[in-house]
Amino acid sequence: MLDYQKEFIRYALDCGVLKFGEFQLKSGRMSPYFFNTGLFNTGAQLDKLGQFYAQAMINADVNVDVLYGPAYKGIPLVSAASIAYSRLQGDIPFAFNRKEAKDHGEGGLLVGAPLQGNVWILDDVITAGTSVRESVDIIRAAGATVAGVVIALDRQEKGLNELSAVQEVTKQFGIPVIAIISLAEIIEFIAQDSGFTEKLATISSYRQQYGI
Ligand code: OMP
Repeated sequence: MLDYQKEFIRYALDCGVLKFGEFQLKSGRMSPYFFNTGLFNTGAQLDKLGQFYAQAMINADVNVDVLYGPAYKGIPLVSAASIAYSRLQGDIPFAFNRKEAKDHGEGGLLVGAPLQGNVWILDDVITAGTSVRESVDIIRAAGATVAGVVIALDRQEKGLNELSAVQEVTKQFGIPVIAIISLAEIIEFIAQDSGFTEKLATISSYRQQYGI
């Protein structure tokens, strides 16, 4: 695990973004942990979150022309990440979608920079990969290339077959998915702290059932 990944997990715990308990997921699965990026909800927290996204992209040496954030949660993510990326690496255009098309003014579904060249999707969490598929359709319909996806957390859960949802996205669209952290790092992190012994046991058994 890299230092910034460790720092990210500690920060997510401090901000209440990474929580332990019983949570029903979008997929219907009952999970012993939940990662809610919406709880990075102050200016300073969003600033720091953006830096983690930018760091993950720089580490992976991505070739990026435009960053795209799917509404709603992806909008602050893409804004924060592009600011952080501009400071660390160089200025970069960004765009996002509306949930409902606007029929007046400039109209349309997309806001921000035109989607062209290598577009990277910024999202929060991938469990089954539903929201990523919608973004791929939007970007391709605009005539741009989906170059990859950056997420905060890869839950490393089985999708429709024996692959994880992230592996399915990679296979189906031929694109890389970069995660700031995955479940493996969360497990490694909590395994080093005796205060998490009980949580480690429940998360490990959840991983046995749904993980890859
Ligand atoms: P998929 O679209 O099935 O990949 O599920 C990912 C979405 O589920 C995220 O965009 C969130 O809305 C939500 N989610 C989390 O935010 N954090 C989690 O730890 C788990 C989920 C989830 O419901 O699976």
